[in-house]
Amino acid sequence: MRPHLRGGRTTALAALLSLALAAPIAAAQAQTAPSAGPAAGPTQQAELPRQYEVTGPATRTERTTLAATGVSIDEVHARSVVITATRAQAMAVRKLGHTIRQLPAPPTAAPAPHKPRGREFPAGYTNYHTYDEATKEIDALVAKHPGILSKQVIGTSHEGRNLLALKLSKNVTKDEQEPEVLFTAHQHAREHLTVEMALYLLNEFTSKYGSDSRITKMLDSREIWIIPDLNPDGGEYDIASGTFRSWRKNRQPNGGSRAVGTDLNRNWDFKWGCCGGSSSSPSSETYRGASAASAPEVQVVSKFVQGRNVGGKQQITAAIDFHTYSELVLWPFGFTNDDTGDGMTKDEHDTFATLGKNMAATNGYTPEQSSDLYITDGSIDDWLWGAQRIFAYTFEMYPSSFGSGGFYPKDSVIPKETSRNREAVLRLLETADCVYRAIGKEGQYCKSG
Ligand code: 3K0
Ligand code: CA
Ligand code: ZN
Repeated sequence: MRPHLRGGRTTALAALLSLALAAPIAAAQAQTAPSAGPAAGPTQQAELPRQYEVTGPATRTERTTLAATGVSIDEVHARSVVITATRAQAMAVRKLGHTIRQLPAPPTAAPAPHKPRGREFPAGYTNYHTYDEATKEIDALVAKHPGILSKQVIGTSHEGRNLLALKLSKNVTKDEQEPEVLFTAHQHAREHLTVEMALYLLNEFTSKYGSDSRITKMLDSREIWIIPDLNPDGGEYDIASGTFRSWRKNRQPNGGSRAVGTDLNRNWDFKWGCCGGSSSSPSSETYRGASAASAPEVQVVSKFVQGRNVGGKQQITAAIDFHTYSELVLWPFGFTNDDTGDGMTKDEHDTFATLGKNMAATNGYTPEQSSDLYITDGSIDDWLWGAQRIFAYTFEMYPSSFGSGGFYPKDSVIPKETSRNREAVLRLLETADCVYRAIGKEGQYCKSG
């Protein structure tokens, strides 16, 4: 398969690189973290992971080998990648023979005026929603639109925050015989733009029901589920010190280690830990957890999705899990480089690829199979498809590269970069009654064609 590369132009990155400090790579230091929030003592400051440009890896195999050092791969270019790593992990990457350079730290913006530090995003980011702000906005929307929007608490995070599922549909209190579609966001703590994506969809669908004909039709004929924040603990931890911490995982402690957190997108119960696409080391950015679905957040959402299997039939037919960044539309599998095989027929692959490319044509993202980047195992998409047979995509949102803001683009981009996915989301919804229509095979696969 032709490799598409993650991340766009490298010019902005190169310009920033010339400004980057050449950081000494210190002796091995475990990636540890103090407990969240106010309990963290000043003498206990944990090392924050940093982004590095790594020159050398040019194939998906080399990228998978690189990921095995425990780093996350954030951008993929023809002969380089951008990773997030601790100093110890960066040292291990250098030992692979690659050239590495540290990139500038995330913005250390001043606290927003009149807001207590750590309880709000910093200046330039205040239009991002903290967990409490998102909850308030959601509650207000539910109060305003009770006929088409309902809220369920489907469980709690490790630190006890509510995990929400919002349902959007006409006659929302009834479970009708309608195709269901799932949108999830914020598995990775630092990917705050994805919560804004979920909030955009909630606002867009509720405000335009009855006036926009496509939205009206979709709410009349589908049941739309939005889980706006899979990792609230991680998200809050990322902003709690007043400086973005580049945190990825949840905030669950790991027995026998000072390292905190599981990578939720390596913890799902399908081919968990099978294939070199995750780490068994708690200090890794891609730690897969002690066992499949060991993270409470993954358990809760897995149970919710399993609960949508009614009378032996999974009601959810299609899904998007939002991440940042790199501007990609990804489809399963992540655990194998094969396009087809066990669990993926040619028609299924063709359906994924055709609809994926169709959606990508609307937002300008690059469409490709997940494993074209690097191998992942235990990802949500592999589980949603492999275990639940849901046509599940991962969207890696704005920006295309570190040079345009990486994980921390300013809040001024929120309206443009969330509405950018409106058409793709509508197309997924419109196809959800028979996803195989994407390849013209509704007669073969869907009873009512
Ligand atoms: O399915 C996938 O390929 C997931 C890609 C995702 C991940 O979990 O590695 N990329 S991210 O961590 O930079 N959002
Ligand atoms: Ca309905
Ligand atoms: Zn992510």
